[in-house]
Amino acid sequence: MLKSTVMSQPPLLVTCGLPYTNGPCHLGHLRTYVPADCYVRYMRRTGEEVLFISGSDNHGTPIVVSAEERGISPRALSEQFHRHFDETFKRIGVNFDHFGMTDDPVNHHRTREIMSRLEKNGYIYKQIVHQAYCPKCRRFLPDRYVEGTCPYCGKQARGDECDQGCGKHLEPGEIQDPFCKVCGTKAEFRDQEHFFFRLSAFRDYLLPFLDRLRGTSNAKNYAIGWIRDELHDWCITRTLDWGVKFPGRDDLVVYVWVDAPIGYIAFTEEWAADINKDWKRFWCGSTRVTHFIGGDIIYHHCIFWPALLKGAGYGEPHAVVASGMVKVDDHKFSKSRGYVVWTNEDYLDKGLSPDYLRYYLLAYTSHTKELNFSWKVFGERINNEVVNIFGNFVYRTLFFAHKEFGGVPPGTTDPAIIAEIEKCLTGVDAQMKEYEFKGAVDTIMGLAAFGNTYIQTNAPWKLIKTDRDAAARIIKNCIQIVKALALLIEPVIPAKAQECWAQLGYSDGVATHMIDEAAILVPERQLMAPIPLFSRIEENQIAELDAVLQHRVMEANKKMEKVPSISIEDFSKIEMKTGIVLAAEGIPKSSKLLKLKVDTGGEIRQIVSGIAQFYKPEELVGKNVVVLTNLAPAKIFGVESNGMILAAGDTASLLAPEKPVDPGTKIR
Ligand code: B3M
Ligand code: ZN
Repeated sequence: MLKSTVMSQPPLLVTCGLPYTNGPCHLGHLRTYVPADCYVRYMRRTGEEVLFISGSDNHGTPIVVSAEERGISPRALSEQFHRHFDETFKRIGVNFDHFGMTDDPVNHHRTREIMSRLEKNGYIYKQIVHQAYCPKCRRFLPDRYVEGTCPYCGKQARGDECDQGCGKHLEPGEIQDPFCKVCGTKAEFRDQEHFFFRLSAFRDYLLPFLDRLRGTSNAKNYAIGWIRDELHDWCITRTLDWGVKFPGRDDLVVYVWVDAPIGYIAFTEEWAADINKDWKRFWCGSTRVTHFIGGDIIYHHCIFWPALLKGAGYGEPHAVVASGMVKVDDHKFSKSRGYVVWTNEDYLDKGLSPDYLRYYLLAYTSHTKELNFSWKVFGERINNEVVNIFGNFVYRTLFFAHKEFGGVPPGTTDPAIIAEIEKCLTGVDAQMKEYEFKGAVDTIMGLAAFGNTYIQTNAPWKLIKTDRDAAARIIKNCIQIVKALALLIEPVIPAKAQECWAQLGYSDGVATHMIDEAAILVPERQLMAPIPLFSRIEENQIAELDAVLQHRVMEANKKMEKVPSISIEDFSKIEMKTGIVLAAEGIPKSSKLLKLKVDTGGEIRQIVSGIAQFYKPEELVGKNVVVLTNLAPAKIFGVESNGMILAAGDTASLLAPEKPVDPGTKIR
């Protein structure tokens, strides 16, 4: 019955936002990919045809900047991180059918094809923009090559995004007081011809589209709000070598946010070409494309991208599923501040089960809500839920069955137990299809908790002493629940579900079975003695994991306190000379200041110095000192001061030349 309703629909295509290839995989990424993978696994096991596609996002200025910093090509950098993401996703059990690269030829081709169609359909026009230009580096400064002030909120911003303030997308030329990110030079604005996408023409399409759009309500609601506000055309070309060349223009590439989502199509094509299938089924006409994305790129996926597809004559997205923010220890996720959890280094490489992190990410909170990661809560949730409830029930059941009956006893399952399982299946199904992954996991855990209560109250270990058949019936029911749990939990913790399945005596893959087989009887058979599926995460292990995080935050703090480095040219602006103190006296009403007369070679300067607490005037006379001589003159306590005496630390220990030199000798 399930299958026939499914057959009439177009196939489901699920995509995940493409990670940029300029840094490693972290918890923020996983918050999108793990739920997407869970959803795909689940939908497949209801009989749906599902294609699961993602890839790496190789273009854009941040990647050019990172590659330059490392002295390698953007392509080499991209390949390196592409491999990293591909491997990491496999390690965590996120299994894409294809994981492509936006810089590969198919995407270049598809992007140009779509650009040409948009041009033909009248959605692209030329316009002169005032682009930031660095006179020193002699290049235009697209996006993150330039920083300055946000024209909307006045905060420091990047060229294409007000990342510290209001979060608005900035068009080229909008940023104020721009300076070059590479060399710090004040940028100029120069006129340059660019291409624009007529996004504003899609308002009448987008409003009803958003009404139809499925997915999470955050995506839809934000997008509707933004469209009501206003819809700007987008400049879709950049002066950069790295990227997809705009058709007919060798000097321009398309903006990364054009070719990145087009990657979803290109990767589908690559997948299809490998196995001789038709990619158009997924993208043209009536389609069911579901995008899993981070909550920060809703605008791109709910407004810009559907308009692009529509303008070029492709089918429209079916659903956008946007994940909530990730915090670490109650702090905004931040690599530079150390509030980050790296998937490999901090987690998988420590030998922790990928399934524990999957469970935590799915069960912590609703998909659209904020996830506040901490190792302590991670440990608690795994121990209290996965180990104590799920693992415990499975182990007790299989242990007793093996010990008393050598395996699964004969007989059937009680209708009341089947009803409980069916109720769970219905609940999970509704929640999975609403992208309520936490609700679905909670429902599955509810069945495990039910099992625990059932076995506890019926106490087959007591019953068996008086009524062996009754004990067999109880344990048969428990085994049926274990089977249901293994089938249901597979999308959440696939590796552990497989172990559980094998312990039930099945030799095939749990993922090859439909979810609704949960109510089909487990036949009488012999079983091996069970092994506990899970082990507790010990407190000292949590403490060690947490220490890594705390250490990283501390190191980041230290780094932040560091003053920025300066060039030798900057240093050459400073003039320091040796001097000799000729006279010193206190300043009325000041306990801290002294007025000094210092010979700095051919001139005698008056200098006010805050060293009265550490030196008596008389002991200063005749001392050798070092003077900052080109400090702009100032009046301190009404006394003219011409320079600064250098002193070290909290006790103002005066600096002096180690070997005798004449007053006025330059410090170099
Ligand atoms: N590469 C990463 C981000 O902004 C970006 C996603 C592209 S999805 C087409 O989250
Ligand atoms: Zn510059």
